[in-house]
Amino acid sequence: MKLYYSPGACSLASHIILNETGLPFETVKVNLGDKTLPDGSDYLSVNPRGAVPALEISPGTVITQNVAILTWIGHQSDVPAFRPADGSLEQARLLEALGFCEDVHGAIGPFFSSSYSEDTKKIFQTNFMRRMTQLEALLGASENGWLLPQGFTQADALIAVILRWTIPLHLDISSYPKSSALRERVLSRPSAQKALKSEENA
Ligand SMILES: N[C@@H](CCC(=O)N[C@@H](CS)C(=O)NCC(=O)O)C(=O)O
Repeated sequence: MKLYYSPGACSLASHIILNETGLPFETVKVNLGDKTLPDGSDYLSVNPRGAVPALEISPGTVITQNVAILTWIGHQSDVPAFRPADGSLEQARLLEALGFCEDVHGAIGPFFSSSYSEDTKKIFQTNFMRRMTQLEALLGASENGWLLPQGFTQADALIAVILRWTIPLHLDISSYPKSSALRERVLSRPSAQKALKSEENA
C-alpha cells in the first residue's frame, strides 16, 4: 500500500490509522502547490482531483476520499473497532461519524484561504463554531470520551487531525474542552507521534 500525503493535511489521519494497524505501507509526499511528486511526475495522474489522501492499494488501483480510505484500511486490519461488520449498525455509526468529520473539515477549509473579506470570515467562524458545538455535544454524550462506543476509531483520528489545524489558524476552541481533550489524546498516541515525526522529517 502506498499513501499519498501532504505533511499535516487530512491524510495524516490515514497515516495514523495505518500505524495503528501495523499493516505494511509506504508514503509518498505530494506537493499540493504544483501537484507534483518527489520524482517530478504528475500527481494528477494518481488522483485527477489533486487532493490528498490517495491510497494505492495495488499497482494502478487507487482509492481517494478520507471516508473510503479510512474504512478500507480498517477492513484490511485485525483491529475490531476499525472493521465493523458489513451492514451492521456499528458500521453505519462509523460512516456517520466519518461523514460528520468531513462536515467539520468542510467548515474549517475556508480558513486556509486568504482571499476572503473579514465579514465573510465571520460567517465561516460562525459555521465552524456551530460544528464545534455539535462535536462537543457528541462527546458529551459519549461514555468513553471517543466518538464511538467501541473505542478509538478512524473517526477520532480524522477529527483530531482537523482540530490540530485550529492551532496555526488561531481558532480558539478552548471553550470546547471535550473536543480539545480528544485532540490531545489522539495526537499523543504512539501511532500519531510516529506519523507526525515521519511527515515532519520527510
Ligand atoms: N473530501 C476529500 C477532501 C480532501 C482534501 O480536501 N484534502 C486537502 C488537504 S486536507 C487537499 O488535498 N487540498 C488540496 C486540493 O484539494 O487541491 C477527502 O475526504 O479526501
